[in-house]
Amino acid sequence: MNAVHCLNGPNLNLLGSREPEIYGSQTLADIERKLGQACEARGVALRFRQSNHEGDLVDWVQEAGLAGEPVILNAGALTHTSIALADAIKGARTKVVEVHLSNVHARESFRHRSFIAPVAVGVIAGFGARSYDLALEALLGGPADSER
Ligand code: CA2
Repeated sequence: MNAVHCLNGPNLNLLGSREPEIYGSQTLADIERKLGQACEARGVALRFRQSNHEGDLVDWVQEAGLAGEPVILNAGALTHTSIALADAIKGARTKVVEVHLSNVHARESFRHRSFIAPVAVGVIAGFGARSYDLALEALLGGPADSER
């Protein structure tokens, strides 16, 4: 494996600008920086991307699948709606961990359903930006020696 892909869906580019009580105050660039350091400590590259468009996420899941590289996926609201994304994950020959900043199960009922969860290897939700670090740990094992 050469890289870990971290894919982020609609509106996650707005992180840090509004609703800090739900999503925390870190920006997506902050999350990328921290995850990049954790990847570097483990000797893997990070391919970190965000799009507001469902098709981009489908393309990127397919790309990771073709490369056999694991995916940390925060699909945003597409989590609750996208059969296209679920089909892409099902067809991809790689592991996908679903992540959320917020605890979606403690929020509105429409956020309780995930089309991604049944085709993901696991789900991490509710730990803010740390959800991403926990997903990396789930995919690659415990923190690198330099992070302890
Ligand atoms: O908790 C998460 O990570 C979510 O994936 C975030 C999505 C939401 O639709 C999911 O149910 C749970 C929303 C991301 C929108 O983020 C914003 C951040 C700041 C201001 C506005 C939107």
